[in-house]
Amino acid sequence: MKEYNPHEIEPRMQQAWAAADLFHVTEDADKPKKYVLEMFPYPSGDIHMGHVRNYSIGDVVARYNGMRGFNVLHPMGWDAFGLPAENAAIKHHSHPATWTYANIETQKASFKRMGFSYDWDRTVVACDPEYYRWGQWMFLQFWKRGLVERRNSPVNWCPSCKTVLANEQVVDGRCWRCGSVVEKRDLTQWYLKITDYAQELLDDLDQLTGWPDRVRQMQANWIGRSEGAEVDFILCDKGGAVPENPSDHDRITVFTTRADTLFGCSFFVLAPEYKGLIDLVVGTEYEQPVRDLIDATAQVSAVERAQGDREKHGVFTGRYVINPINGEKVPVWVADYVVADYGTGAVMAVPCGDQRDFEFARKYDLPIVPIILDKDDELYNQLKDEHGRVVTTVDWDAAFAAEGWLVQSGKYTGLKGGKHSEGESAIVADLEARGCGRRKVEFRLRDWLISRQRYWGNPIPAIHCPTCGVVPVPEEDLPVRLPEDIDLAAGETLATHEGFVKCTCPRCGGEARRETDTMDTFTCSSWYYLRYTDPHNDTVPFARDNANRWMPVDQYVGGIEHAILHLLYSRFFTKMLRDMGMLDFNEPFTNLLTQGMVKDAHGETMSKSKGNVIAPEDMIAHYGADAVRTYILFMAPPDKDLQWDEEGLAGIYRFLTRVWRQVNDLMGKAGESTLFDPTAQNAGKASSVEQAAKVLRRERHRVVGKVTNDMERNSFNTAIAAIMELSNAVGSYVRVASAEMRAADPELAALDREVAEVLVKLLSPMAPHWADELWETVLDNQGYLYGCVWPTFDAQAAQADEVELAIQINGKVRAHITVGADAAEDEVREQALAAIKDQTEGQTVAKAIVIPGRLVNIVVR
Ligand code: ANZ
Ligand code: ZN
Repeated sequence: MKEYNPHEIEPRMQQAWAAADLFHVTEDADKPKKYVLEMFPYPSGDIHMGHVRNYSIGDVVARYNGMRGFNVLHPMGWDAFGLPAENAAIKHHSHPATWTYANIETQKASFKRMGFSYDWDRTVVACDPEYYRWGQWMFLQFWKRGLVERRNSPVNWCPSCKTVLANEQVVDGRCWRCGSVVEKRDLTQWYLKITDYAQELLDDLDQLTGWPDRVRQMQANWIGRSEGAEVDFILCDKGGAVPENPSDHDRITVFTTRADTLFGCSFFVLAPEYKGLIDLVVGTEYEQPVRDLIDATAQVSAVERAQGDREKHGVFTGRYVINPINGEKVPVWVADYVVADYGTGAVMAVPCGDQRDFEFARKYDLPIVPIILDKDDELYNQLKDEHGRVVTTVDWDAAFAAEGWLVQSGKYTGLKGGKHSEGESAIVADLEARGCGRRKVEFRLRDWLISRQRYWGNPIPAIHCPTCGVVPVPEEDLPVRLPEDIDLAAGETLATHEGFVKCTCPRCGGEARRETDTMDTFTCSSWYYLRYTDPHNDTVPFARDNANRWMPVDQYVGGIEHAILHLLYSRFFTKMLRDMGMLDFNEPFTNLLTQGMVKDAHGETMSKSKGNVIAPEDMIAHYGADAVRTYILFMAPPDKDLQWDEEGLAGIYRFLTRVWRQVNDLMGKAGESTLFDPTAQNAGKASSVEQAAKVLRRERHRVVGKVTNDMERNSFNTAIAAIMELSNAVGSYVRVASAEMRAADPELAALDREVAEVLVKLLSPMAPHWADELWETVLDNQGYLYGCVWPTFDAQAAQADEVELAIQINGKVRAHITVGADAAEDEVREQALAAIKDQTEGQTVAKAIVIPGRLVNIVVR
């Protein structure tokens, strides 16, 4: 017998697979399709254990489905634009492409070394002009359809990456990439109007039943739909008089989810960035304090400002507004806890119901008018019939934010109050009728800011012409190529590269300047999965038929860190492309698996700075790729974190070695290495061989059933555990049955071959080199297991033919019996009663209930 030697088998097998072009996908409309995809990596250097885990999961799903008769699409590519390449180029005085393509080669070699079944012919590299030209083309189509906008607004600026960021890339006020505190700047930038799709992006989350609930919830929260109303307040003039015929100019509108609390509005707040704020105070004693607050707020980082427990700052403007519900005059303040980019940037403050307003009222000594209370509150009983205002302020510890009952609220007194309450509906209906309010839905989601002030990205195809304004680059001029002669280390950027910037206007032919912003790299990853369906098309980004045939992705595998960013943007792109008629489905990813992290033995994340990184190449060099793959799938459910334990990896290596010997033994090829143990009890005895064979036959069917079921639900760890059980049954069998005995009995010989084949097939998705080697050299088959038929099983044969049942007497287990697995109920009852005859002497059996397969319950008196 040849010993198991992954170092010899694996490279040889990988070459053979490549030579046979084994993983090449053919368009085969007769077979059902399965699109298995792992998020494409950023080519940052060599692969780490997180990659190994991500791609091992995808590879097992792909190989398994191929064996289940699907035509599998399993591609790989690189998300190759981005800042690290640029930083490396600056450091090494080279070009980002040099670093990027070198890393791609390294990663690709590692993926091949892992034995992943990718169709390399479909590779997509995002920085390849053949790919990015289609990103530019899509940008132009979106622009035509009004989905692109250039606007000036306060944006997130990362001072260390020297570029703006999308809201999604600001995590707790910090840059998602480098962790620097993000600054606000007013800049003119390019946006994609994702808010046009806010409602659909939210609604369709319901269809995504194959996604983790957590991810769906995160997206829903990010989109942040809020149902409420707009309410118009009339601004009094500087003298405090109510304008007789108020114009639009005299109106300030708020967004509120709690119109029911209008009677409790004791002040009014504008965001410091509120447009037209200075006009309200100009020339008055309030102007300077307001200006000071505006300046002070501008110094505060977005992180700090978003913190709920941060001290609130505000100043009075000297102005008043009229509360439309009761005509009351309410003072207008400016405060930093109100933000400009939500709702209207103005708030009707109700300190009795809103904690932020409450804290502000406390600090600045503004009235807290109780208008909503609990029925068992003493104050409620005192005020329950009050329609007018009796109590104007209370001395509470916190706002009453719950649902309650309205008091001191005019004709609405007595109605239930709260979000979506009857009080809220009644008040909004009346405001609507009077023309000073209307239903409104707000979203937290903001348009996607896609311009980046960096070189290594996809150039935005626009031209600035002094005569014609901003003009799209004509489609026939695509791609706008990145210039190769750029010295980033010397501080050159696209904006300083005259050769790139200088151009002629496609409209008037005059001298013009090219746009120098590049697109957020998340635009590249928003549609790469579509390009894989038609990677070489040079007339369109992908043919509609190809996309419709392969999409949606059946199983997507990737990190939870993309729960919002990449997954939301991809859903958005899919919907825009659908509306352009380029494809006919609504969602790109049917099933999503977010794999857990690989941590070190102490449960810490692996990182270079901590020095606790386990390099995949070292592990492969020691144990081989098959052991690493199988280990990483065995150690934890795929969506849970995994704690690295080299002992466990060594254990899996021993397991593969043991099954290797067992398969050889079953095939009569173990020779000296046979696992037959002549000294074992009952070794060579016909009855014990027969018993072990019976168990083995049953296990063969049971385990195939279990593994199939587990693979269908991506439960690879339990699938591997079940294969171990089958291996145990083989162990018991070959220990007592010598190779000679088994060869001499045709039934046993057939069982041997069948079990050997089953073992090899079941493990082939996880340990493909190991399996293919056994398949060919020990099982004497031609070809490879890739796409071979997955073993079937007989549920009947998987059943134990005898079962042990517990017998309870008055609820306590008193005996056990063994009965045939398909014994009739009467027969079981009879046997049970006979078994407990002695113990129930002198008592009457009132009931004997058989619970098949489990127990017999006997009641005696
Ligand atoms: C009055 C009120 C009374 C409110 C009450 C709440 C409770 P969601 O649910 O997140 O949509 N708000 C509106 N615009 C704001 C802004 N630009 N900056 C800060 N706060 C703003 O929150 C809606 C509520 O947030 C609105 O309803 C408003 O306060 C506040 F007992 O209006 B509410
Ligand atoms: Zn022009």
